Amino acid sequence: MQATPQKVKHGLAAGPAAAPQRADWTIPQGWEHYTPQEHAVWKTLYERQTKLLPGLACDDFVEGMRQLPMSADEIPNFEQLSETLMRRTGWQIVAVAGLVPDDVFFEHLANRRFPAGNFIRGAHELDYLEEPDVFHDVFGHVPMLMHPVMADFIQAYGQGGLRAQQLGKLTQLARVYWYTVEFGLVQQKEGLRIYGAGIASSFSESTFSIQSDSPNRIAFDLERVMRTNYRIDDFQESYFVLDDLQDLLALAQTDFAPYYERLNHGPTYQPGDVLPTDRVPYRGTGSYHRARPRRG
Ligand code: HBI
Ligand code: FE
Repeated sequence: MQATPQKVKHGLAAGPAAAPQRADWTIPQGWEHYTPQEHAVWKTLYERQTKLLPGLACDDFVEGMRQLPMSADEIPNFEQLSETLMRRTGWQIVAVAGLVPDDVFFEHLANRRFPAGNFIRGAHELDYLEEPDVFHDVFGHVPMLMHPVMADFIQAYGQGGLRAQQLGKLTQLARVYWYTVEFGLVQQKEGLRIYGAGIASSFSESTFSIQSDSPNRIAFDLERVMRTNYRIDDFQESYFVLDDLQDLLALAQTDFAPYYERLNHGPTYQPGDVLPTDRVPYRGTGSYHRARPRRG
C-alpha cells in the first residue's frame, strides 16, 4: 500500500499530498455520489469474499460481519455502520481520502474513530491496492471492531502510536499492528483462522495464509514480532498466530517502554526467518517466495 502523490477519486485529485480541508483529514463520505459502477465493484468483491471466508475467517469476524448493516448490494453508509458499532464497542467510522499522516491516524484511533477510505478500487484492478480503499477498510477492519477486545486493542495502538512517535520507535510498534490487526491469524479449535484485515479483504491471501504449504505460522511473541520486518509488496512469508483473541487484551495493557529499551540492542529479523526459540505450529516450505524473489 504505497502512497502515490496524485490519484483520482470521485473525479477529484486527492491523495496524501493534497492539503486537507479539515485538520483531522476527514471528508464527507459522499455516499450519494457513488456511481452504479462503484457499487458494482463492491458487490463483486463482497460476494467473492463472503463465499470464500467461511472456514478461513475466525468466528468473531463472521459474527461481526453478520451483525453489521453491510450487504453485497451497495457500499455501506459510514453513519449506519457507526450507529451499530457505537452501540457495541463505542467506535465510529470516519471518511478519509486515502492514507493520512501517522499522527493523524493515531489521534483518530486513540479516540475510537476508524478512518476509512471513501473511494473504491476500479473494476480493472480488483486485486490491486496502493492505498486502503473502502473495501479493505470496511469489509476488512469493521467486523473486528465489533469485538470488544479488538476494539480496545486498536484504541491502545493509537495511544501507543503517539508515544512511539515521540520516542522514535514507530517502526517497531507498527510491526505489532501489521502482524496482528492487518495480518494476524488465530488458533480456533477447528484450526487456524484469519482475523487480520489485510488478509480478510484479500481474495488470494485468504487462501494462501491458511491453506498454502509455503508460509510459516509462528506463535505470537511480542518482542519477536517487534524485531521482525514485514513485506508490503507481496504475501507474508510468516504469519504470527494468537492462541486466543483474548490475548490482545493483555497486549493492549502492556507497557511498551521496557520493550523499546530492549530493542535498542539485539537483532532485527527478516520476514522469512524462523528462530530456534520460536514455537512453530507450522513450518513453511518457503516455496512461494523462493519462486518469486523480493521485488525492488
Ligand atoms: N492512514 N487512512 C490510513 N489508513 C492506515 O491504515 C494508515 C494511515 N496512515 C498511517 C498508517 N496507516 C500506518 O503507517 C501507521 O499504522 C504506522
Ligand atoms: Fe488496514
